[in-house]
Amino acid sequence: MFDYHSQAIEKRISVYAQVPIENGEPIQILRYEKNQYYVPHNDYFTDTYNLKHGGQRIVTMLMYLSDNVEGGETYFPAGGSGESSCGGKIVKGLSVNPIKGNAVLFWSMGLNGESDPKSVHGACEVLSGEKWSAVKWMRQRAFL
Ligand code: PD2
Ligand code: ZN
Repeated sequence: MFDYHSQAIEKRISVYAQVPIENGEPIQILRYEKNQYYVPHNDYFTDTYNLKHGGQRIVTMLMYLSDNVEGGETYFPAGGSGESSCGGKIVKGLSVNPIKGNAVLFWSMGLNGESDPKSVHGACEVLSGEKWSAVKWMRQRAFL
């Protein structure tokens, strides 16, 4: 089903992000079981190898494919001054609940073209259920 709709999804991401469709990397699917998480990181590259093909990653669209997950939030430690819940713990920053059909878009780079360390983010521990997400990265140039 995901495959059948993928053209429409890619078009929608491109329009929403205002980045040409051909700048997109292929969508990747992630699956987390109970107790799994993704340590905070930035999506932009720091190596020259990846930069040669398509340039830097400028924006990420993260789409949640599963419901009934406890924990599994996408967590932005530098996102504001409030507190939020991350895998059952209270943490500083912003977290987004993985609700099926929802998506979060964030930029890894400012309008000045410089990588933004404040885009750091991770996936909080899954406490129960199984989390599936789909991720689309958009580059500075066509990704061929
Ligand atoms: O699945 C997520 O919530 C997640 C969080 C942070 C995915 C990624 N990063 C990623 O694929 O870069
Ligand atoms: Zn990431």
